[in-house]
Amino acid sequence: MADTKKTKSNTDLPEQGTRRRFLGQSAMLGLAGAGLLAGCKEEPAAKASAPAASASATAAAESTGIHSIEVPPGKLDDYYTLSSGGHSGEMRIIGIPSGRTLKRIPVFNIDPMSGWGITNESKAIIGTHPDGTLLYNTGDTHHVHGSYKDGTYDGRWLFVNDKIHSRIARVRMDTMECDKITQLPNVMGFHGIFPDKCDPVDPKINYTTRVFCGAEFHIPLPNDGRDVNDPTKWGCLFTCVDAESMEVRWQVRIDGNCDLVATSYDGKLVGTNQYNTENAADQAGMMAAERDACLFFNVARIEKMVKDGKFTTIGKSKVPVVDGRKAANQDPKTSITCYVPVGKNPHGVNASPDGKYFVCSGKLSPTATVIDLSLVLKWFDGDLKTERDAVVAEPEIGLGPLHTGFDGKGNAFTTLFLDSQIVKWNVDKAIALYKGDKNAKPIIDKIDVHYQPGHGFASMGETKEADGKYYNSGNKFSKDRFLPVGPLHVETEQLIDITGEKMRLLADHTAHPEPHDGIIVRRDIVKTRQIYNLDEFPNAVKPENAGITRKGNKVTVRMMSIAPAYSIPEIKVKKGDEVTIILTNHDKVEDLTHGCAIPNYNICFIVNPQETKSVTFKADKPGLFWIYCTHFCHALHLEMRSRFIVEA
Ligand code: K7E
Ligand code: CUA
Ligand code: CA
Repeated sequence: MADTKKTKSNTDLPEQGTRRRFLGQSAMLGLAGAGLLAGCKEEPAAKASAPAASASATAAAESTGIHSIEVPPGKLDDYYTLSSGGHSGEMRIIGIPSGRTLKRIPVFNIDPMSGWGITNESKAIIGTHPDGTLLYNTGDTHHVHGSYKDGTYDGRWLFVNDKIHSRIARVRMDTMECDKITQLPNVMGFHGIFPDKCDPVDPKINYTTRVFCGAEFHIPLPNDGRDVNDPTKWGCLFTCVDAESMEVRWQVRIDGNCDLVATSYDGKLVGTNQYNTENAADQAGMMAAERDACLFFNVARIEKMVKDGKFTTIGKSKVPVVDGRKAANQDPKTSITCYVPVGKNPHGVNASPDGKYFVCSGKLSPTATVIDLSLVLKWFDGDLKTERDAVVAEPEIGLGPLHTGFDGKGNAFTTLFLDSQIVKWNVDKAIALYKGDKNAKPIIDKIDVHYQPGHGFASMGETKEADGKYYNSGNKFSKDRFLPVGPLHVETEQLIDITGEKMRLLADHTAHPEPHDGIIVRRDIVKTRQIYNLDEFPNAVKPENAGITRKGNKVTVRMMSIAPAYSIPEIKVKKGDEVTIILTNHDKVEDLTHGCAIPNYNICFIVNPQETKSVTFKADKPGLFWIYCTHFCHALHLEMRSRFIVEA
């Protein structure tokens, strides 16, 4: 707190103080009857392959703190932040420390720039009704996580949730494009998501093969109109998806709900924080119990049950569902679930980089609960008296704790939504205090953020390579931090230097509403391709198959683009024809993308070097329509056109 204020002019202080108090109070009032929050992303510092031309902006950081976050023209950032985009339905890539937005990846939304949701290929991934229209064109992404190998990111995939329609999407990190979307059956409010880091049984499989998904909302099972007025029959499921095939492997019926999800480094445990252990159908009911839980799943036991056929299915879904409710799991030695009591209505569960602990934040309790994973395993062996005995610390850290990041040096950094602060606390000292050492003082520092942080996350902080350089506070309110732009404010991602004992605010970066969570990945891990391979696309257009063909009223146009022209100058069809245009970009030059827009037909998409995309539509409007290139590609970009003639 003192730290940031020192950096402000004196005249800012009184106003700032007043505003902070106001925000704290209004958030508190909201809490009395409601929910809250969200988070964000960004940051970094480097290791590995920094090209000489882009010497680290933070090279001086090690001993004396990060002094400059400036990344001058021509230099590159040290980290990628891969973040969610909330109800924009997209994902984003941001360079850190500069805060420059590098890419927006359409996932559950539609994107006219790239043609996502417009081209046949993207529609096939998103899913369509029988008439070819999209199943959904909205989505709500909260949590982005990368695939792992050996406890750190392998640069292969990103996984992200859609809370609105309970879908999971996968993004290839080599192209940074979505390649799969899977609907989770019989769940609603799919929120937390986390890939596993190892197989629970075979340690040789030390990479991601599963992705776990937590569902928040209780619904009738199946949700087909039955039991809609009887909440006692509603339930929540925890879901496991195969990372490779993206098929749903299994689900667990649970008591209470799921929220966020974390996985252990040894692959044996996955946990979710539960704020509705009450199984309530209204807000007051969800806040009734003094304690809720962090629910652990024994992955190996669940998969053994599935293998042994000890499961049911729900409704039309064929996915095996095993029973993880308490009544069916009375003996720890055979139980597949362990409900560890934690503070009231927790939010957030994060794994420490040393692999030992999960930290659950209190939200309605001013505490963080530290759970020792070895003790949870001991409970599953029948050697721990109660589930609660797996708790090894519960420090009071401030008001409205939500999400925790780690520096890899034993310190945790938790967002305090109500206090509008980040608190830095030491895990070992918290454990010592809990054990009775009255001299142990876990809290090391607090810093103001502006305002009301949701997620906070550290550079490489969710891996064994946590490097303790940057921390991103994803703030839910920006108020006066940027020029006003009307009633909707931009969100703030504040970048904090966590190299030293005290935290230091480095920058305010803007974010279009509304990122929640993100990961900060060293740039040497991300290996992208710049040019596609023509033969990756089964429908690629080559000179030998280019041209126009007709079958009945179905017209197929196979066209190529080479700057600055399309290969077919005129396309003639009849009103009522169903037209498919397949376009392959034959340019091989990096960064040479072409577009394809058709006026009055609502068609717009791009083709990157050596890429093929297609669109299908009904030629229902007679006339002349100039197909034109939307993406600046050449001095003759404006002349890059083709006549699309629809004869009446
Ligand atoms: Cu706290 Cu959806 Cu991760 Cu938002 S959730 S902050
Ligand atoms: Cu091709 Cu612009
Ligand atoms: Ca509760």
